[in-house]
Amino acid sequence: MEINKIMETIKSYDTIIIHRHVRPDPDALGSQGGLKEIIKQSFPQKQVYAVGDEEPSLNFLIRMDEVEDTMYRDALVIVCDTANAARIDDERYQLGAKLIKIDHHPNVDEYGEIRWVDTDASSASEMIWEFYEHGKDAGLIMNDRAARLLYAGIVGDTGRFMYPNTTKKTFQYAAELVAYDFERSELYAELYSVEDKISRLSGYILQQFKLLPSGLCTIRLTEEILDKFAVTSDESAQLVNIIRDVKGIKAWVFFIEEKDKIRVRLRSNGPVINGIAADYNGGGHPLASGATVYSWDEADNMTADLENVCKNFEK
Ligand SMILES: [Mn+2]
Repeated sequence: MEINKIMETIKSYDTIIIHRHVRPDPDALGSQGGLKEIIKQSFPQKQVYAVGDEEPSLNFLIRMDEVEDTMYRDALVIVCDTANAARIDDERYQLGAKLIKIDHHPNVDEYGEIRWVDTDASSASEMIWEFYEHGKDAGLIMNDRAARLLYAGIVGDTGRFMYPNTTKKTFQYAAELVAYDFERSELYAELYSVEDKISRLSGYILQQFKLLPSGLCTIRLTEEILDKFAVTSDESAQLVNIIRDVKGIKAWVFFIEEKDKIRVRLRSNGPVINGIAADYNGGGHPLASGATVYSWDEADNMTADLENVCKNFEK
């Protein structure tokens, strides 16, 4: 089993460097930081690092470590929550002695010598809890900081236990996690408080979205609009779910204009949309994907393709 191999491999390395995907979300940081804490707690003599660009809005979860290139020699590199190698934050993941992938996205890019991919897991953080449970008799130790990080990751990727990726297992693990000592209400406040400019942009989105007869909903955020609200493309990502509950909506797409491209965020309440994301320079989960187009004409083509998927979708 991969999970045993990962345990054995971790034991055999003195230096372990943990990566995750670019533009990290709570699950990327939660799984990365949770795993780091567990390894540090369980094997105090090992050097364990979490690397990647800081995400200022999530600094309350974890801060990143500085690692010299030379430290990768003889190091084990573990990448969490990242489907394809191109999305790994910090290309130096290639410099390590061995590479492990731990992820819950479809295994489209089989990077790494050891791969543990569980698409039934709600989140990579859920998998890290499972890793701990599996290894606790063999010496793995959980602590409050790890529990807080893993809980944040699970909450993030399940939309507070609401999305269909939430399973009985997810609730069981969450129940175990809340037994540790961390302030849950504080964590929720940090995760979900919004700046006033974001609230104002959400007002714009709720006024402007188009619900097409197919059940596809489209939103266009031009650079002009983003400038008007003083919101960046990245920041606008936190609003992607605000139209989820519109009656009759099957899937929805945000086209977000950036300098040299249009970023596409796709979500669905049923129709499988990651195939279309793959047709447009992207990919992801069946019901949550991202893509990139390079003109509004291309955006229109993608809209037409998505409409077809929605029209053909039967409950
Ligand atoms: Mn995830």
